[in-house]
Amino acid sequence: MLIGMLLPMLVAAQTDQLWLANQPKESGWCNLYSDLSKKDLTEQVIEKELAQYFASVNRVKVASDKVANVRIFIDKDKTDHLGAEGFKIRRAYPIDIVAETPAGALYGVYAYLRMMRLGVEIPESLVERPAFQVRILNHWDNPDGSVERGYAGRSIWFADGKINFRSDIETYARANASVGINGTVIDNVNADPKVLSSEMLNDIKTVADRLRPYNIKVYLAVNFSSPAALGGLKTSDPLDKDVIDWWQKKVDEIYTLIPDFGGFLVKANSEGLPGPMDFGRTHADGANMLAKALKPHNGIVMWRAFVYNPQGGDRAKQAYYEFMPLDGKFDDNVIIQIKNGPVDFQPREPFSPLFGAMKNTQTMAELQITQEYLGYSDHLCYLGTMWKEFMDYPSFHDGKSVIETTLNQKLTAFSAVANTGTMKNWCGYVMAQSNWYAFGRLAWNPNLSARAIAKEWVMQTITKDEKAVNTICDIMMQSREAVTDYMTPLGLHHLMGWSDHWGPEPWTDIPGAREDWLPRYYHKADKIGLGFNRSSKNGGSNAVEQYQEPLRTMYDDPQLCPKELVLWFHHLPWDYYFNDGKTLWQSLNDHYNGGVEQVIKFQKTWQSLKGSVPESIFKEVESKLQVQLDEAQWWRDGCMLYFQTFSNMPLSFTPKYTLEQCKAKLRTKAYVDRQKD
Ligand code: BDP
Repeated sequence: MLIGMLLPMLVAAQTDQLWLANQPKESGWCNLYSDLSKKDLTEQVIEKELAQYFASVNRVKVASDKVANVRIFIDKDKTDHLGAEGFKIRRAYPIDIVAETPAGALYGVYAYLRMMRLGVEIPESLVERPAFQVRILNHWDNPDGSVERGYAGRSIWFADGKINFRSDIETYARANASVGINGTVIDNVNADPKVLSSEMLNDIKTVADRLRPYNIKVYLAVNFSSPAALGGLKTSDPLDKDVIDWWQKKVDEIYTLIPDFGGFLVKANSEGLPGPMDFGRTHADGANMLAKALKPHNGIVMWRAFVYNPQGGDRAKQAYYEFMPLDGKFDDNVIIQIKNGPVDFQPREPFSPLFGAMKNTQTMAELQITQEYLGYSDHLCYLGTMWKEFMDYPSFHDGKSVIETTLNQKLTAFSAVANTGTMKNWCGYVMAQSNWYAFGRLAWNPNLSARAIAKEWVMQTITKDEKAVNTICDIMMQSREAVTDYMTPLGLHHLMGWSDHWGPEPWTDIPGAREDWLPRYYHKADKIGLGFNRSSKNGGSNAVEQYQEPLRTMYDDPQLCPKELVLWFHHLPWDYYFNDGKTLWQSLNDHYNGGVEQVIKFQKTWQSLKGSVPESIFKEVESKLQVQLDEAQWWRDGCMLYFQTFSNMPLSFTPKYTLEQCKAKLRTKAYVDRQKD
C-alpha cells in the first residue's frame, strides 16, 4: 500500500473539525475481526472512522483468507498484555491492528489514521499503552452557561441552568479520543451544588451516553456543602452519619443513571469554598468519605491541592503545609490533583514542591490549557514547551523527574483545564487548538517532545508543506518564552489584573481587597529592588525549604538560582549584577523588550507563509498577531514604566505608551469588550 499517497499539501481550513478535518482517503478495504456483538458502541465508532478512510469496511467474525489492506483484531484472549487501552500495530501485508478491547482498538485505529495523515511509515511493530490511566479535561463551565476563564464563547455543556451541549459534540468526542483523552469533568471546580440535583443528573446521563462510545467517562466537580445546600441537611460535616448517607445515596443514584461514571473532582477550603476544615476535619476526612461512597462503583476522587485561604505568610507554601501532614492518610481511590506550580498557572513558575514529597499519597498534575494568564485566546502561546519544562524537571525525589513522581501508583492521572467554548472553532483561536492537542498527546505519552507534537498538529491542521511546517513549529516553540518575556520575565508573577488576569496591572490597589490578591504582594517593587524573597535569608519566607536538595541550596542563592526564576525566590537590588554581567535593570529591559521584538519577528515570519497556509488561517493568525503585538507593547511599557518609578533608571527602548495610557487602556471600551468575549 502506498502510504500517504493522497495527501494534499495544503490542507483545507475547517478549523471547526479541529485536527481531524483533513482525512486522506484510501482505496483499499479493511476487515474488522471481532467476536463482540455488533451493538458495541465503540466498535461502531471504529467502523465509522475506518469508513471515512477506506473504500469499504467489512465486519468479520473469524479470520478468512480474504485479504484486506488493514485488519483490526479485537481479541480479549490475546497474550500481548496490551491492557484495557493498549494496542499493537504490525506492518506486514496486510497491516494488523490488535487490541484486547474496543477502546484499545479505537486508539490503535486513531494512531494508524494519524500516521496516514502525516504520511509517516508504519513501523514494523508498534506497541502502545497510555502512560496515565485517567487522561482528563477539567471544564470550568457553570450551569448558567458561563465559563470561568473561558475565552471561546459560552459553555459547550450548559445553558440557562440546564444541560445543553453543542450539537456537534461528536467532534469534541472524536478529537479527544483521537489523542487518547478518556475523561471529562464537565463543570467548574467552583461547583454549584445544583449539578447534583436529580433533574440535572438525568440530563448529565445524556452527555455520558454521547461520550461513552469514544471511551470518554464523565466526572463531576462537586461542592462539598451539597448535603446542606442541596439536600437540606443541617451540616455537611464529613463524619456526620446523615451526611455520609446522603453522599452514599447520591452516588448510588448517579451510578444507576451512569454505570461508568468516573468520579468527583473537589475544590475544598480554597478561595472561600466550603470543605471539611469548616467542621474541624481534614482534607483526608473529606476525601475519604467521598471515596468510600464511590469505591463499590470503581469511582475515584480527585482532591485538589490548590488550597488558597492564606492566614498570612507566603501563599506559595500553603499547599505543602496543608497536605504534607496528611501523607499516607488518603484512601486508594483518592488522588491529589496538584497544579504544576505552587501559585497559579503563571507564565513561568518553579514546579510545586508537593510533587514527589508525598511518598505515600497518589498525586496527579493539573495543567491549564485555557490561557488565563497568557493573553487569553488572543496570544499565540504554544504550551507544549512549558509543560515539558515542568514534566521533565528533576525533582530530586528518588531520581525522578517531576512527572515520574506521579507514575507507578495504583491510580495514575493527568489533567488540564480545557479551553473550549461555543465558538465555531472551539478554542477561540486556531493556534489555541494546538494546546488541547498537546495535552492529550502528553497524557498518552509524556516522552513525546514538544516539537514533535507541534509538528503533528501543524501537519494535520494547517499545512503539510515541509518548509511552512518547520517555520510554524519554530514560531510555536519560541512563543511561550516570548509571552513570558513581555509579561513576567525572570520569575516575576501575578502582575496581571487582579481579577481578570488579563493586562498589566503591577500598580493596582483595590481598597478592601485581600493583600495577596494584589500584584504588589508578588512583585514587591520598592526603592531597593524587585522580587519576592522566598529564600532562607534576610527575612525571606523560606519557601525554598520545601524543595529537595540540591534544589533547595540552588534556589536559595541568587547566583545559583536559574535566572528565569530568580525573582520568584529573591528580592534583588535594581543594580544587582548577574553572572552574565548584566544588572537586574538591564535584564528586565532586555527581556521585556525582547518579548516585543519576538512578536514582531513572528509577524514577519508569518507574512512569509502567505500562499503556503490556507487563506482563512493566514488571516486569522495575521490579525491575532497584531493584537498580540499591541498587548505585548502594553505589557512591556506598563511594567517597565511602573518599575521605573522605583528604580529611577533609564529605559533602553522607546515605549509606545505612557504609564497613564497603560492604566487607561484597561478601561477603554474595545479592550473591555474583548475581555468579555
Ligand atoms: C485560578 C482562577 C480561578 C480558579 C482557581 C482554581 O483564577 O478562577 O477558580 O484558579 O483553580 O487560576 O480553583
